[in-house]
Amino acid sequence: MPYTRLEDIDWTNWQAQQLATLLFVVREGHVLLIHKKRGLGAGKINGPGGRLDNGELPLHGAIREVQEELRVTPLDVEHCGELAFQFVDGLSIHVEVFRAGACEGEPQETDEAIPLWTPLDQIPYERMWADDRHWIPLLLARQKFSGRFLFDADKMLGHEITLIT
Ligand code: 6U4
Repeated sequence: MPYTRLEDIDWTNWQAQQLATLLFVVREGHVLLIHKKRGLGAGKINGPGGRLDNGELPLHGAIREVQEELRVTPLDVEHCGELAFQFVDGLSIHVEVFRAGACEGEPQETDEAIPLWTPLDQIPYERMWADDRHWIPLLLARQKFSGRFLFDADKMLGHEITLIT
C-alpha cells in the first residue's frame, strides 16, 4: 500500500531494503561535498557515500566510498547520526552518517563524482536532497541525530528528526 504520510509507516517494524552511508569531511571552515554523476540522486549535490557491500561495516563502507568517489582517505572519522528513508514506490534506505576531521590526498574527479570544497556558510541546500537542510546543521554542530523521512521521488512528504543525547 503506498504511503502518503510519515505517520502511516510502522517504524517499529520498519526494515530498510538498502544500507548506505554518507561521510562529510569538515576541515578549515569547509565541507567536502560532491556533485553526484550517477546512481540515486544523480545531478544533486551531496556528501560522498553509497551502498554497503554484503556484510560490510558502515564505517568501512563510508571510508571505501570516499576513496572510490574522490580518491582520498578520510581521517578521524566519527559517527554522527542515522537516517531512514521510505519512498512511496517501496524503496527504503537506511543511511549511517559520518564526519571526518581531515583527509589524506587531494580530492579528484572520478566517474562517480566531482569534488566541491564548500564554505560552511555556502552549503547549496537548494541543489541537495530536501532532507539535508534539516540535519547537516546538526552534523556541523556535533549534535547526534536520528531522522525519518518519506519521499515521493525527490519530493519530501514528511520528516521527523530526534536529537540523540
Ligand atoms: P552504486 O551503484 O551501488 O555504486 P552507490 O553510489 O553505492 O551506487 P546510490 O547511487 O544508490 O549508491 O546512492 C545511495 C546514496 O544516496 C547514499 O550515499 C545515500 C544517498 N541518499 C539517498 N537518499 C538520500 C536522501 N534523501 N538524502 C541524502 N542522501 C541520500 O542526503
